[in-house]
Amino acid sequence: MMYKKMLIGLIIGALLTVGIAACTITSGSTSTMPAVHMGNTDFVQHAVTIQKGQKLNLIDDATSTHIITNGSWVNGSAKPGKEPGAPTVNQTYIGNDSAPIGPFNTAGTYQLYCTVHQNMNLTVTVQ
Ligand SMILES: [Cu+2]
Repeated sequence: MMYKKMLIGLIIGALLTVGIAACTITSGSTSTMPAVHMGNTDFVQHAVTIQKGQKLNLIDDATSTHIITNGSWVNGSAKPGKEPGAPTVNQTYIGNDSAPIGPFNTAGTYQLYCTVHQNMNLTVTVQ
């Protein structure tokens, strides 16, 4: 009887420890990372401002594939190109997934685009 109570206490203690650890990890990684969502054929917003040193989480809410890399669409033509200080971005999203890009360690304005969807541009301003 006594042994059983101790065992239950240990299990509850272990669960609490895991719970607290999980909360700490979650608040540490998501509260500081800005995010931009992607729909079927475009970014939900076309510009975002972040702080130097931050990563940017790109979230694909649709079932579309997006391939995000450095550059932009200009008048319907894809123009690959990486500004000085830009992190190299080459990230594929398969739909209903997300992945961070960066970190952006240098202040400036950077262009990103999706190689799959015409005119799918994102401007990242780092300050
Ligand atoms: Cu796309």
